[in-house]
Amino acid sequence: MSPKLALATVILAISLATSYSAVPIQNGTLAVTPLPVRAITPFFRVNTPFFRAAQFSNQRYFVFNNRQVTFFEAWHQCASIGLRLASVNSAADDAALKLALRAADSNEVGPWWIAGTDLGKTGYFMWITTMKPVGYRTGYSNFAPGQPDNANGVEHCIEAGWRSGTTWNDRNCDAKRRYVSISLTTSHSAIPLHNGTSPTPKQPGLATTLYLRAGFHPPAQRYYVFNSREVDFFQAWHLCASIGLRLASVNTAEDDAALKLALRAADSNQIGPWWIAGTDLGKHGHFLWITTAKPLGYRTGYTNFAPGQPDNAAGREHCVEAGWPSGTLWNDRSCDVRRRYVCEAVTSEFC
Ligand SMILES: [Ca+2]
Ligand SMILES: [Ca+2]
Repeated sequence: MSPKLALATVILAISLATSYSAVPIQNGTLAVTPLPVRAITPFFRVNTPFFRAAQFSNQRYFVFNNRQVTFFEAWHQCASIGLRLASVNSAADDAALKLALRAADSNEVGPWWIAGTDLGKTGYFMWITTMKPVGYRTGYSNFAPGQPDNANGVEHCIEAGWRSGTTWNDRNCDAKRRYVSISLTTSHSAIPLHNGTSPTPKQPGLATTLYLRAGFHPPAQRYYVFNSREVDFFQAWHLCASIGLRLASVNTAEDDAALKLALRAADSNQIGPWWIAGTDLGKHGHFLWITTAKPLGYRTGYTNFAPGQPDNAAGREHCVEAGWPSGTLWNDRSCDVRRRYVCEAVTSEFC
């Protein structure tokens, strides 16, 4: 790559990241400070951009060799600097990843966290960043022979570079690893609503309530309330994604009002709390929506925690339920607790 091209590449990376974070809200103002974007900073020991192949041509791999963190810490750290934990969707992706790793300090070897996890449904791996199955559209996966093996029943996150090369292994999410991130794109997470019609949830026997989401122009999200099953947080996350929806976020008072209506319209005999998408896994006290990796209150400052919450009771409450102790108030709760849950449909990653 020539110096000019390299410079243009860096500028493009910065402009992409900047344009992502500076999306105007509906009244045309920038009301909330965007996340800091530091695509090129000294504390990245190695920061080697490579264009990915084919349809996601504006994504690159960034190798973080100087930190060893848990899977969720990696997820959180990527989000905090305007990147996202990496996915690998094709042999071309893998080739680009190999180049990026080779360009990194050769004395520091993996494994590195990438974004795959089967939290929510063991054996069914999804990218935590896109809520798409591993191999989505391509069928590509790169597990080492004999993997994933869910050794001791505790391996639910994917590391690349296990034993050698870039082959994948499922590993305990709490293991400390280096990690690989990619730059954000707008093409990944949005779920089309097909010209304004609502997607039809395919799972039978679930109560669903459809509401236009207020506060976004055009109205971009709706709430679906699933009252008939009680599941843990990651099961809820997985179940919403499996029907083309995502675990709900609540970003404004208008959202909360719509959520209240949706809950009221659901079976009134079945009460909450319900899982919504907030979690502080990765950095305690710093809650993100797991579906967008944006902070609670992003662009709006809105939160709805009950008085005294979040309290991280017993040091193990890292997921957000709505409807505790009453209404739609939020509480942090152990992610393993079984709750009903609320999904939403989205048309835009920015919502
Ligand atoms: Ca394994
Ligand atoms: Ca709590």
